[in-house]
Amino acid sequence: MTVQPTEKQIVKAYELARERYAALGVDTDAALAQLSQIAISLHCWQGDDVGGFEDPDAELSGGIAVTGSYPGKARTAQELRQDLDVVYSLLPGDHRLNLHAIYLEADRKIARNEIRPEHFQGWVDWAKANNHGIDFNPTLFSHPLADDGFTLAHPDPGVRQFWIEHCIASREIGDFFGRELGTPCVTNVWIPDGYKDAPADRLAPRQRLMASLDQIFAKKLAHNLDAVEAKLFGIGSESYVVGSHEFYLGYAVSREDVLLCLDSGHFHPTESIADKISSVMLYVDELLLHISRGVRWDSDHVVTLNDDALAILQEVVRGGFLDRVHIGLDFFDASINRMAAWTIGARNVLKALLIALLEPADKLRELELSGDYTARLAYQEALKMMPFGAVWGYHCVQAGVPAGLGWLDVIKDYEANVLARRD
Ligand code: RNT
Ligand code: ZN
Repeated sequence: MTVQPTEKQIVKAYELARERYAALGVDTDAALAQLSQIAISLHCWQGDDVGGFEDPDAELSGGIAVTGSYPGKARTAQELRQDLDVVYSLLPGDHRLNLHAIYLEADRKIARNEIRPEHFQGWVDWAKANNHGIDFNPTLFSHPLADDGFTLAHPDPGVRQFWIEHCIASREIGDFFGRELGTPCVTNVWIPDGYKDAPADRLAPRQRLMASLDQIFAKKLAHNLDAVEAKLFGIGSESYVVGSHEFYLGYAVSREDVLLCLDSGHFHPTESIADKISSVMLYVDELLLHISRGVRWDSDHVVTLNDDALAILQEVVRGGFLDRVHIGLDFFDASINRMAAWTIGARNVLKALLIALLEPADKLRELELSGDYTARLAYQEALKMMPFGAVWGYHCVQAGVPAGLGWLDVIKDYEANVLARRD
């Protein structure tokens, strides 16, 4: 068992912290009230290494990879939901679930272009009972018709058509989630299309992708929001990716009602999406974030509370974008307990949001505008020593979830009693 602070200690620490922040002009109670309203979307695929339930022998493809063989991964939708229930119980607030199409439930194998809302009824019932919104993704990988590395930009019109139908079916399922749950579903299209080596023609695949997307998004749906996700490279598409940042930025800006998705692992390793947010928000109505942590490449490590994560959430808060930005997670680590991976990553995103909400934003702007960059830097560094941990602890206690490492005891317990029996 881990050593826990008592509730009395947490409340006392919070009272002191509240005074310290008040002296800076920051209202901690208001920050916590705001934080309580933010739902982040947990990605279902951390729970089973992006396997899904379409086919028990499916192999992950599309230039993404999961490493590790930690025991106890979820083998059925029921197991995945049971694991998720535990994870949600360790997070302050009500949060969403981000599903992929391969997480359908059916008693026979359903072709990707024939998936229907009924195959996701189990998820909807569960989401209703537990107050989760759902987001969705068509799955354009781990499939024979994606094996040559092309889907919506495929030169063969028949293959393209298959994937267009899959995406249209997925949007209808997104609309079903949105309608049933009373909160719009963000359906995000990511495709792996690209070339390992230098292409002879960079233009034609992009023209094909553009035409496919226009067909997919032709019908307006009241409860579904569409998003498109760019990337720089994947395994096997090192030299050229059809859906690059410029491609999708242009697409989202030029089409009505298409959200842009920025994944923090999808750029050059030293390039941060934090700096992109204030630019793209001038041109697109809404943004989807896939918060991930790349280590040397798009490795999809668990999000830690590092400068990158902080900078991203600071930009969302500073810009006043909380109601136009959908915050999702996207990492998959099979080398540690998968539920701990979710919990650590999700709690870190919430902590980063809290730190951002506790900023004396007006003060920092005032220093900047007056040209006092010395004081700006001094303040920024001083803020790193502020007692935000005490505010977080109080927030957790208020929400009835473990403040410190108590969540780890819950997961270790579950591992011993449930996960250990799975293999
Ligand atoms: C892949 C993209 C994409 C996937 C999920 C599983 O590089 O980040 O979002 O991680 O669709
Ligand atoms: Zn992503």
